[in-house]
Amino acid sequence: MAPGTDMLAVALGANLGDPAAMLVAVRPLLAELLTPLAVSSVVAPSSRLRWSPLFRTAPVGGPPDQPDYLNAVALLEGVRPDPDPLALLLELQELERRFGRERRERWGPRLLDLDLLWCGEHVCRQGELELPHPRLAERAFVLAPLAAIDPALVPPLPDQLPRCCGDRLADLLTAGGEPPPERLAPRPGWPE
Ligand code: A4P
Ligand code: MG
Repeated sequence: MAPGTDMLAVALGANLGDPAAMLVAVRPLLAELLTPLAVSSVVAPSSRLRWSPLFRTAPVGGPPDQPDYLNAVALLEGVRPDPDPLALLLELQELERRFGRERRERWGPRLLDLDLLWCGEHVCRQGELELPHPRLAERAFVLAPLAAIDPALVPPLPDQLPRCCGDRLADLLTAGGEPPPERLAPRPGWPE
């Protein structure tokens, strides 16, 4: 199993406006933000960034009757040993703002949500930044995109037994908490 300790992962979500257009528009800007965080080596930093397919997912929590989400994950391999996760979170929030995100209610509908899932082996339990993301292993809308990149990927969750995304996702779906995320076909601006 591939351990995620030299990786970072960002979850993308949107369920207002035109979520597909939103995620396609933010993708190159997110790539610009993330690729400098990879070590330079013979491998070009841009080839260290992997994108999941888009998934259509049923809303989890929040107000009733909110629209379905589109979700995806960006995974950067070969992360520098010294990334500053708080600085990255602030840049992600700045991107959300540039794309019109307003914070109203927890788990409420949103134009764009960018969550830092993990950042190398950083562990942080402050309100403004929790790493690894505390709900990452409970959510099919996060695990399905991760497993589509690599089902053998093991998210670095220090307080849990190491388990790969594919197994975690299978367990969640068997337990029946969330309907299975629907994998969407590639489209212009979102190749696989
Ligand atoms: N924050 C702390 N740690 C992090 C982190 N690792 N990454 C703080 C990003 N933000 C982090 O976030 C609230 C606060 O969390 C921020 O001030 C930040 O400093 P928010 O984006 O304003 O609110 P939120 O996303 O509603 O809250 P939260 O707790 O991050 O929500 P979740 O758990 O991420 O769930 N259903 C589907 N199908 N698809 C989704 O994408 N997303 C959510 C949000 C609920 N249901 C969903 C989806
Ligand atoms: Mg968020």
